[in-house]
Amino acid sequence: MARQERAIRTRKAILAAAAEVFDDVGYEAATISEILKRSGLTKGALYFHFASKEELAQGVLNEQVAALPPVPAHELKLQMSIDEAVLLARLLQKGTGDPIVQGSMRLTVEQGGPKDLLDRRVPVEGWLEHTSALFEQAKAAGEILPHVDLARVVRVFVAAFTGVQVLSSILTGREDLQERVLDFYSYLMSAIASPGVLARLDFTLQRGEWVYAEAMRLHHERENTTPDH
Ligand code: XVR
Repeated sequence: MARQERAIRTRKAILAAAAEVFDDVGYEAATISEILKRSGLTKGALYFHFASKEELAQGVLNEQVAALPPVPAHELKLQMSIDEAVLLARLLQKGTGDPIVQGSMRLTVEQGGPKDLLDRRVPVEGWLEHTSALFEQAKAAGEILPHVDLARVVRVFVAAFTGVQVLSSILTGREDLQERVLDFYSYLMSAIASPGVLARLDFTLQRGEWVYAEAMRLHHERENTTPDH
């Protein structure tokens, strides 16, 4: 394995271990020694990549949007948006989801102490940009009603996801998150999608399970054929 590739893998392993710890105990209570223990790496290896707990947390926050694997292509961009949201909800499922996504989301919504210098705007702005890009394609394809103000609607979607996620965490430990996400999507899509498109959108949990399985398959395929970067 090339040295650079090995360094990238080590960095990923450290971030995964850090995200797990942040997810379990939160930023304040997390310690570098616990992160070290989970990663199974040496102190030297960790400090070569990250100088402090703060850098580790910022590293996890910065990976948040990229941690969502691509969903299968679909003719309707709005279906791809539903698929992404339900996939993100699936990855937030305790135990069987993705620790990076979970740890990163906890860091994002945790208020944090006054001294913590974490920049939580990074993932939030990342989601706004990511969702805008997809909705712009949907609008250009005529999937979204012409009067819709995209910049404002995108904020509503990202805020709704965040709110639904927090509420679902409190009420059910995120067990019902996929259903709650599908609920707000079906209500909001009714307000923005052109009628012909709305009738074709699939808001079922069954599709969500298929999307998850496909996304995982595509992801592993890619990992085995192309060097990660
Ligand atoms: O932007 C998102 C999607 O396009 C669906 C709307 C998800 C935004 C997630 C925002 C995040 C930050 C904290 O959620 C939290 O709970 C995929």
